[in-house]
Amino acid sequence: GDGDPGDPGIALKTRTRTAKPPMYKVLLLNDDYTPMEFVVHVLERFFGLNHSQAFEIMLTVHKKGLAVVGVFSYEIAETKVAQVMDFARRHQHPLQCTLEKE
Ligand code: TYC
Repeated sequence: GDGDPGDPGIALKTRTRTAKPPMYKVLLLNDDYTPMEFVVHVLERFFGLNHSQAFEIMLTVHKKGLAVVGVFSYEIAETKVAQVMDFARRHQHPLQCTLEKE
């Protein structure tokens, strides 16, 4: 600044942060009827996971009741949920997928 004898004389400014967009977790829910292989296929197809990653997440959902499949912007998360729900419905499986603000 200017005038204060203790002032180092360098203009310092704290960063004014641009708001970071909220992120959304996509959750997959367990049920008693959807085949395990179908869930693995969904995870590979819509979330770009390899077979072993997909199998691991499927087993977590099966054992714990739900798992986070990924974290995305609202638009991407909403699209993933819609794709999974539509694919499950077309195959007549009760698989549920939802999103939750982080
Ligand atoms: N619980 C199902 C079964 O025993 C498998 C399953 C896993 C279903 C994950 C849904 O999100 C799910 N066939």
